[in-house]
Amino acid sequence: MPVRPFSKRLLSASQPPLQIRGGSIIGVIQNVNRKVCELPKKVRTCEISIDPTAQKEHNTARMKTPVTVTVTGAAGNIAYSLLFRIAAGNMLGEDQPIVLKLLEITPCLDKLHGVVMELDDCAFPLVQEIVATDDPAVAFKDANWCMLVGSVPRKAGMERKDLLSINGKVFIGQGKAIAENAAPDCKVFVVGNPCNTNCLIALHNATGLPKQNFFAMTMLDELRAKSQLAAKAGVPVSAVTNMTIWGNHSSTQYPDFTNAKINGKPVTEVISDTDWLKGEFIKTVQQRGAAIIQARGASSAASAANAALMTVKNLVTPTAQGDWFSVASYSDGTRYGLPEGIICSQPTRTNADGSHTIVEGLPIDDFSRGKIDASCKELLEERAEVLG
Ligand code: NAX
Repeated sequence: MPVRPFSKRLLSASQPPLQIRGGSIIGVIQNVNRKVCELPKKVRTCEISIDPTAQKEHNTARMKTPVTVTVTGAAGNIAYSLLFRIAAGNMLGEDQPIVLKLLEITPCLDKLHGVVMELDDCAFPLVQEIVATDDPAVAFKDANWCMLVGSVPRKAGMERKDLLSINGKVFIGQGKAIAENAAPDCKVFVVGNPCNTNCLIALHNATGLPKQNFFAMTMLDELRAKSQLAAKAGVPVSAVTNMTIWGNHSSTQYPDFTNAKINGKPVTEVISDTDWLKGEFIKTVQQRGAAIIQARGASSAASAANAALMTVKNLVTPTAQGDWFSVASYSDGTRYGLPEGIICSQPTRTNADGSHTIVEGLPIDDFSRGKIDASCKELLEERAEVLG
């Protein structure tokens, strides 16, 4: 049955999935609301009926207002894993319609077009519209979630401050475009490195948006830490909870084993090898990105996409009783001795009303204090380089 390419302008949540029966052809065309179908000439009669199950699912999706998710660096490696899972409903829920807006630099638009073709070919029921563009004003228009994945990678011979300066300009422009075009209550989530400081730059330029709506990714580090602890203790990774990454997403980050738990018990009660916890464990987590590049010949992409997805999922879902997750957010200088005005990874909970709270009152011993301070010092240095 020939199906001609559909126009995204025709996408509508008002039409339920249909079953088409006619002549010698009986078939179910899934997601017919997303396609314009031409029936073969030999079909003389065409009975259109509504599949009750599909109708029910469709009605649930239809009740929700579509959420606009903007992803930058959309033709890059992380996005190639991320976009398909967002579109499948793995991030915001399987009943949440989505408008996808994809931003790339002009030379990568052809590649992005290929990604959009593949998204089309998945015929994701939740995807209401896909916009691919090199114009930040178009990409961030009405965005509810701004996922800033794209950034210029560090090249051989490039100093850290050169990288900060190049990406600084990108995040100045994107911060301004978000403030001017996105939804006033949009959330901004930065993955592109150096993600904490890129996030700070975006925040400073997104005039009018609340500081608490800005986040940078340290979930990949949290998941790496949980995985290492689980392997050492010989337990499933789901047994590891309360894992905090403190500070910067860099080799100074501190995976806090002192407050983490395994099957509800302090990690230090389950893993007695303190030397390993203070040494190899921390180093493995801090250096994991480099180890993956060495082994794979390319930076982590699928696991980074998974962590990005998990972060947003954690930020929109009430956190399990007694647990928390790691994300870098604006420090107001009132907790744990963290300096004011940096984007610092901290233990975070999402409340039932969707707001976020930094977990208070965790004990910080001298060992942890030194590690946290070292990472914050690096964040202050980065801030000085970009904001003066
Ligand atoms: P790729 O180089 O594969 O893709 C980046 C994409 O961003 C490219 O397609 C590029 O054209 C695009 N881009 C560059 N400037 C842009 C701009 N101004 N507007 C829109 N798009 C732009 O990198 P990928 O592997 O996808 O990684 C993306 C970023 O994630 C990198 O900065 C990387 O360092 C960072 N990571 C952050 C992690 C974290 O935990 N926070 C972990 C994974 C990853 O290393």
